[in-house]
Amino acid sequence: MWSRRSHGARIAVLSVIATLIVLPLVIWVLGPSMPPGDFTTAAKSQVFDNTVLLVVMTPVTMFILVYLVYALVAFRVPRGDADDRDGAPIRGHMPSQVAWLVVTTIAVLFLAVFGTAELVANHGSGGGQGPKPLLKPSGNSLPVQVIGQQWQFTYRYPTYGGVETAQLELPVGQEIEFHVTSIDAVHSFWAYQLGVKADANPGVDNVAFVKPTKVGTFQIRCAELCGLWHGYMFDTGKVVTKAAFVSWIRQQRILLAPIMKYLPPYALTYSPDPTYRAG
Ligand SMILES: [Cu+2]
Repeated sequence: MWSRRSHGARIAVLSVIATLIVLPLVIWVLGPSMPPGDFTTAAKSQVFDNTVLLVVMTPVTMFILVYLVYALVAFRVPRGDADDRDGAPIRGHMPSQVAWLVVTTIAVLFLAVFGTAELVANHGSGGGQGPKPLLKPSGNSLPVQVIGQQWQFTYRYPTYGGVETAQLELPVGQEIEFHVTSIDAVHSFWAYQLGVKADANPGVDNVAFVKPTKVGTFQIRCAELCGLWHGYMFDTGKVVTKAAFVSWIRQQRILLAPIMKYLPPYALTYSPDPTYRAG
């Protein structure tokens, strides 16, 4: 029989070989197909982050799989072993304890530092930062308010007269500053391909930054169970050229001008009359 030491060495060598085979597939095949795609700077950085997580997981996963297969083959009870003896205990086995502590400590500390650095570098990575965002992109950003309500999202553009639209359109190549809020229950504004997910709380102005880099459509969903028709709260948004955006918003302002007088003035949060919804 092999000694315990040679079992350890074999498992280590097989794990390294398996990792070297799988790692390129993870980085160049699986990684680029990770969600949420390459529609915005935030989405791209999330794909990168997901790939890094996979890379960190790969050696651990390969070790577990190699160990499983190795144990099935090498530690099998010999046929006719009437005693049904247990394996030798490894309590107090210093090398495996040290390896366990070192590997998990390095992985956790690396991910903590990496995650923080990514969050800072990508201005919050498309997540809501609350009313006073610490991580702001440089240059001008276009403010777009997202208002969650049972059961749809509407959008206000304060730089275009505070017009409130039922569709979301964004100009490509422009840094967007979403101001996400709600006028009733807690919702969550999830624009999947934009890489944006921000809670919509009544009375809170939740700011999230994103810069669309491609023209096209994206899915919007409410990601917080918000009542009976929560599942109905989906929508398709559009990223368009700057010229198309300017003409669209001009049209919206003309179209919606007659109802502007019924809207409250643009504000970061709204407090509707409670009796209005209570009936
Ligand atoms: Cu909702």
